[in-house]
Amino acid sequence: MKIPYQFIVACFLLLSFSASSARAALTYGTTNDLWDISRGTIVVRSSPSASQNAYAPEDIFGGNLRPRSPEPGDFIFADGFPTTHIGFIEWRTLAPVTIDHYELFSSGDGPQFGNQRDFARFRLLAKSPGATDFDLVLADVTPSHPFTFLHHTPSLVLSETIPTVTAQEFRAEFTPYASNFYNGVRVMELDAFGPSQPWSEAGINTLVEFWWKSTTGRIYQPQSWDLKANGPWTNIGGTVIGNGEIQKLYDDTHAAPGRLYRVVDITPAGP
Ligand SMILES: [Ca+2]
Ligand SMILES: [Ca+2]
Repeated sequence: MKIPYQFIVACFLLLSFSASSARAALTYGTTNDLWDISRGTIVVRSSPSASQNAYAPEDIFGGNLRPRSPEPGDFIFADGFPTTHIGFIEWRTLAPVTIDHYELFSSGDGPQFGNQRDFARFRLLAKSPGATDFDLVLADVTPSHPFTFLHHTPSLVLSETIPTVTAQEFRAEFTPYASNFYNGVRVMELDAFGPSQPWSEAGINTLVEFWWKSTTGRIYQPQSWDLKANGPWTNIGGTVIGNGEIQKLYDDTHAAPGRLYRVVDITPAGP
């Protein structure tokens, strides 16, 4: 592409939402769901956590138990177990709850770390009324790796409608995906919702606002470049005709967590 005039306006933005900073900045899931500790749920027992049991399993259910949890709001299962190992959490609600949907927020460390902290398999179980064992299998999922997030920013991995069930005791099982040492599964939140209860298909995401001072009569084409895709610059929307004022454009960030921006002057050369 030949561009008669090209200037790269000073609106280069490198959006680098590393996994750790994004986690620290956000609250995952909701506290309005039926499993949240704010509604009286208690964790009955769980597998050990990473870092000498430094993580609190209550953080899976809306807690934010700093300073106990090294990563606020997260739980990480103990490291170094074989991939056949099942890490589990068992919890009990204040009273029986009727659920038909769950959402699981989880994040591994990405392909550069062998997708460590991903889970290979997730099972969700419940006790039917009067049962002594977890006799109901509500979900049994083996996701792809790295996870394909339904919502990238909050690390929403699973959002599934299940047959309606009423129960008071539940169990979640996670098997590690990676075979290296740091393979303990990271879980941010596990939420449950009942029939007609809205689940979190809404939320808050950050936007990029980028701007430049335009010159009257000049024609501009805003473009972006994804770090991860490493392909060509691509146009964002159509051209913008300058009017001497500040021009602004907005782009979301959760679809592409690393992006550069530029504005190219594509005004045709004069006669
Ligand atoms: Ca919750
Ligand atoms: Ca949490």
